[in-house]
Amino acid sequence: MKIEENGVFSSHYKEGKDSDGTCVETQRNVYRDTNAVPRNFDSTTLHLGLKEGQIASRILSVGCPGRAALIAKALDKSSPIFSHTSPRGFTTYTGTFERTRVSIIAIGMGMPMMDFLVREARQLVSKPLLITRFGTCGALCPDVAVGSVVVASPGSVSVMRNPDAFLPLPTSSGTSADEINPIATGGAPHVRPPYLVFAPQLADPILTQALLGELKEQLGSEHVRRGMNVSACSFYSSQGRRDVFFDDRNEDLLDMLRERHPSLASMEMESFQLLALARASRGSVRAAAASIVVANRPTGDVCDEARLAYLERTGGEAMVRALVRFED
Ligand code: R1P
Repeated sequence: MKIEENGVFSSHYKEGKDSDGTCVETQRNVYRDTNAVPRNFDSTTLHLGLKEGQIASRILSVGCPGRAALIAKALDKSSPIFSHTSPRGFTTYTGTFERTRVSIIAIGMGMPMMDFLVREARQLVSKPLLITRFGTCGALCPDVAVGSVVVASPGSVSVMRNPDAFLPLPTSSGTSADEINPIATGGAPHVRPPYLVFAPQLADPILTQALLGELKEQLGSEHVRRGMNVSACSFYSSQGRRDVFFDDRNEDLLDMLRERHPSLASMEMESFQLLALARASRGSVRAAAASIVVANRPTGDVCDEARLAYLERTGGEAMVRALVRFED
């Protein structure tokens, strides 16, 4: 087993393997306590790949690494910029903006990735955290223009595919879904909607106001609006996209969501998780979110590349400015 000179394994997956390819010993060390947040041998967290000092208490999260790199160009040139991509695909830039420390982190896609970010950041920073998200989204009503930005005010609901609804209905003789999973179905097979909608998680109202102010200042108030967001558990079925290869039962999904939440403006995949974790953080995380509208689902309009790049750069800088100027 390869050990670096200072006794630290350079990588728990690759160099940490024995000649026969096993990594039993390294895994045992990473998971010293299987019920806690795991750390690598160099004290970095298992997924973000960061240790204390490499991440700021003010964090802007985005989806793709290209957006993070574009926004990171706005960081002060006079201070060092730390950058790192973890083996799990989290890309971090930590530097200063207007002389205040800030991190811009690309997390990839979906709610579990947001969970990794918030929980590992919380482990690494002793101060209260401010975390915002600047993503892309689809608009759910015709009057939300592509190339505009929706700030998730008041917050976000969530829609999740319900796998139990796709199990066979109970029969008088055969195995039923309720026999398989009586807790999940609550013993009521007829009440198994294919999609579950979760109640709104509210954004921090003051941080949200700060985002609105900076985005309107930089982009023009006619290009920035408020609206309820919905985070879906997938890009396809739970966002109402049709796919002949799968039984999805989602033909009425977007209409159902709009009926339940008439102020719904945007649909993406991460904001709900951020807001829900902030709410669960016992006051130690404040969060808010905004998204660039890249497509309008009812009209079929799509944002052009140049406008998207402009919004990522200029809107992203406005998001960073709101973070560093925020007085917590
Ligand atoms: C889907 O294409 C991805 O784009 C949106 C969705 O939330 C999902 O992550 O956001 P990002 O552009 O920030 O990744």
